[in-house]
Parts: sequence; C-alpha cells; structure tokens
Amino acid sequence: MDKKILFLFFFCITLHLAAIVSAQLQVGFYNTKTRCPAAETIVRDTVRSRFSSDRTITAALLRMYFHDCFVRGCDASLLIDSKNTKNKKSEKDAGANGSVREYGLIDQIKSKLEATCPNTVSCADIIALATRDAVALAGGLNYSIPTGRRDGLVSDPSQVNLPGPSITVPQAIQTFQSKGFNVNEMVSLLGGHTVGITHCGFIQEDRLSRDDGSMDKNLFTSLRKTCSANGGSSVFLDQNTSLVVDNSFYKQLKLKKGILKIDQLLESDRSTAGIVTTFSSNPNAFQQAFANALIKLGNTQVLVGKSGEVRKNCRAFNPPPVRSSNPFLFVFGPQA
Ligand code: HEM
Ligand SMILES: *[C@@H]1O[C@H](CO)[C@@H](O)[C@H](O)[C@H]1NC(C)=O
Ligand SMILES: *[C@@H]1O[C@H](CO)[C@@H](O)[C@H](O)[C@H]1NC(C)=O
Ligand SMILES: CC(=O)N[C@H]1CO[C@H](CO)[C@@H](O)[C@@H]1O
Repeated sequence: MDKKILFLFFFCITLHLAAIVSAQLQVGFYNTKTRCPAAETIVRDTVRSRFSSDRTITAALLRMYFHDCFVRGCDASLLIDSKNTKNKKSEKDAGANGSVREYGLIDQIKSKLEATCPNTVSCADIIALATRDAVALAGGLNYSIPTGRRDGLVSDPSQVNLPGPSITVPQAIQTFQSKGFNVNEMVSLLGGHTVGITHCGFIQEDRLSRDDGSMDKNLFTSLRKTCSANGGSSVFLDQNTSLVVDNSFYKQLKLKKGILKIDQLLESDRSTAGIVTTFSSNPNAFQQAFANALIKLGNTQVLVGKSGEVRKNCRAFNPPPVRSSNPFLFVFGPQA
C-alpha cells in the first residue's frame, strides 16, 4: 500500500482515538498548567475546614452526589435555583430533594476556585471531589476520582424520579440496574446510610405505625417516642456510629436496627442478605466496594469534552454569550 495513504490512515485513527480519550473522565484532569493544578487541594481544604466544625457534611454531600448523579447524570443539575429556569422550577423543588443540604458549601468551594482559575472547574466535579474528601475525613477510603465532568443545561423537577424509602428490594434492584449498577453495587451504595439522618416522616408509616417484628423492640420504642414528640424530628440512619463511614450500618441491619424500610429489607431479601452479611463481618470488603461504587456512581451519564458548560455560578446556567453584532443583520434587518 502507498506509504502516504498508510500514514494518513494511522494519523486519522490516532486523531480519532485522541478524541475518544479526551472525551472521558480522567484522574487528575485539572492537574495541568493550563487547567487548575490547585483544584483538588482547594476543594479538600474547604471541605476539611467545614468538616472540623460540622461532621454531618459527609452525609449531606453523599446524598447530594447520589441525587445529582441519578437524575440526568452527574451534571450538577440539582444545584440550579428554581428562579433560573424557564418554568421557575428546578430539580431542587422536587419532593425527593426537599432535604438535600449544603448547597452553600458548594458555593463556597466554587467561589474559591473561580478566584484561582476562573471558568475551569465544573460544579459537577466539585460535588464528586467534595464527596470523596468528606468520605475520607469520616473514615472511608481516600479514593482517586476521575474528573472532567461538565455542567448540564437542564434542571427539570419532572425528571426527578428517585426511589422512595418504601420501595421493595426488587424495585430497588430494577432502579439501580437501569442506571448500570448490579445488586452488589446497589447494596454497597446504600451503605451511604452509614451516615446521616432521616426525618421521622419517612419511617412513620412503614416502620413505626405498628410492631411487625422487623425492628428491634427497644429501638422501636425509642423511635416511636422521638418521632411522636415532634413531627419534624429526625433520627440517625446508623444508630451506632452515626457520623462514621464504616460497616456498622450492615451490623445494625443484622440486629434489626435498620431505620428505613428499604435498608432493613436488604437484610432479609434473598438477593441481598448474603451481601449484607459479608459487609457486616468484613470492614475492608465494605470500604473497597463502597469506594468503587462511588467512583462508578460518578461516571453516570456524564457530559464531557465540549458538551454542557462549566458554570460560573453553580446555582445558575451561564448567560448566553453576547452575540458579536452581525453585519448581515445590520444591513438587512432581522428576519420577520
Ligand atoms: C433505594 C435507594 C435510596 C433510598 C430509597 C434512599 C432514601 C433516603 C431517605 C428517605 C433519606 C432521608 C432524607 C431526609 O429525611 O432528609 C435518605 C438520607 C440519606 N441518603 Fe439515601 N436513599 C437511597 C440511596 C442512597 C444512596 C445511593 C446514597 C449515597 C451513596 C444515599 C445517601 C444518603 C445519606 C448520606 C442520607 C443522609 C442525609 C443527611 O443526613 O442529610 N442514599 N435516603
Ligand atoms: C487523601 O489523599 C490526599 C493526597 O494523597 C491527601 O493530601 C489528603 O490529606 C488525604 N485525605 C485524607 C482525609 O486523608
Ligand atoms: C458499634 O460501634 C463500636 C465502635 O464505636 C464498634 O466497636 C461496634 O462493633 C459497633 N457495634 C455494632 C453492633 O455495630
Ligand atoms: C424544600 C423544598 O423545596 N421542598 C419542596 C419539595 O418539592 C415539593 C413538591 O414536589 C414541594 O412541595 C416542597 O416545598
């Protein structure tokens, strides 16, 4: 074959491969001079400083990460404030998102990043990195998380279709499968409930209205008391080590001290019980599986390359670029 043609052929393939590779997330994406070498340090320092006065941010960020990634992918669509959308509503306004918190921490990180490297680090990557750092600070693995996500251009409350606490295990399996997760990964991800709280409203009917034998008696009595005292009360999802990322959540399930209905069901359903047993007795197996599942969660339907945008303000889409005056428009006037 003609050498020139052969060369052209390989040149094209190489170009093509480069395009594919650049369109994927990579660990240390910002770590080049032209991007933002300080990005991960800025995120980590801000998270660390907040964590030192409020350890509950780990729970807040884990839940934010999940709710962002499970709706339109990890594109920070959850962060948009409703007044910035056409129909004046955004994902935040959907019922499932009512108690997602720590949007202010994301703003704080974003403003520091904008001061150091403007228009460079996406809000979607901030959520992923901040979650990683908060998990590590709370006792989880300090995993490497690929970056290069771009922020989405849509935030629509009608697209929020997150699972509720009363779903069954088969329904949960189906939900997670539709996002590409197997049963093992689902049980690992629900280990996120090793930190944080639930409001009583999510367990009142399922878990506290009658004693069906699925909850430890003492816990049942004590939760009924806490939850009847005040409608807005909340209780820890892991009653033993409530602020620590560890396998205690699964140990609690074995003792019938799970809080949400779906959590306790993981322990009794045939398809998940064995995984609960493994994680309850093997802390390292849980930590590794949890980290892997969180990394995978961060790959969900991401926007990369030139898709989407890098938002300047995580709560609002960027304003449309100012159009340079169009000479044709000037000469002929706008089309009717
Ligand atoms: C079937 C799937 C899931 C269901 C039905 C579910 C349901 C819930 C509910 C009802 C709450 C209480 C919210 C409140 O009262 O404020 C909650 C809290 C929480 N969820 Fe989930 N969740 C699921 C999966 C996940 C996953 C995959 C993660 C992360 C990996 C996660 C992390 C959290 C955390 C950390 C909290 C505590 C939030 C806080 O303290 O502010 N959840 N979840
Ligand atoms: C995670 O690793 C990074 C870099 O290796 C380190 O700077 C950071 O302190 C670690 N975080 C925690 C919470 O240990
Ligand atoms: C409760 O937490 C302690 C550490 O504070 C741990 O040693 C123990 O194994 C945990 N128990 C259960 C049942 O999770
Ligand atoms: C805090 C918050 O925004 N809560 C809203 C969640 O969404 C429901 C509707 O789906 C609203 O009624 C809540 O006010």
